[in-house]
Amino acid sequence: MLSKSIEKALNKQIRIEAESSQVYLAMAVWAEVKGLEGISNFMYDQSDEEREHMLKLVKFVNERGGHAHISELNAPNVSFDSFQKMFEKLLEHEIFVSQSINELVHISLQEKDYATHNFLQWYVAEQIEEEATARTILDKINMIGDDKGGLYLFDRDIQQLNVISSAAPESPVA
Ligand code: OFO
Repeated sequence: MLSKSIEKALNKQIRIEAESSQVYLAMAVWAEVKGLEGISNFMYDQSDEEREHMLKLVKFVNERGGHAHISELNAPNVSFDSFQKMFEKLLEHEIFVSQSINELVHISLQEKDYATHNFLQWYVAEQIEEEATARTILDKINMIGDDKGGLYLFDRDIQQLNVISSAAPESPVA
């Protein structure tokens, strides 16, 4: 059974994951309109993943006797000055999510809720991976700068990254 404070903290995270999904959906749409299909597909996939993260939390809260809260969401940014700026936002956002997960882990330990603590380990690992991917992409984009040809090649490159990440083994937490 979840304590009220853990339930509240998990519900806050549900909202953050739902907002993350919207953040990446908006990036996907922007990239698609700009004609960069690879980047757009990458963002659509990211958006789907975030929705999965949200759903895992929803199920966990309900299974543990809580009530998952489906709330209103903040509107995401829908346009960006450049692809570089967009990927900077992506990394910033993932760092913010990691901090939020860390805070949740901290609360679960304080409350001696080891089931929640155990459940959150998947998110800890996922955030390490997502931050690393965002950093790798940003390093590449920073090298390319404003070079259109470079961006065109990168758009093809990122599709490979998609294939690799979607081939990664699924988590044991369903
Ligand atoms: Fe990338 O945020 Fe979910 O966990």
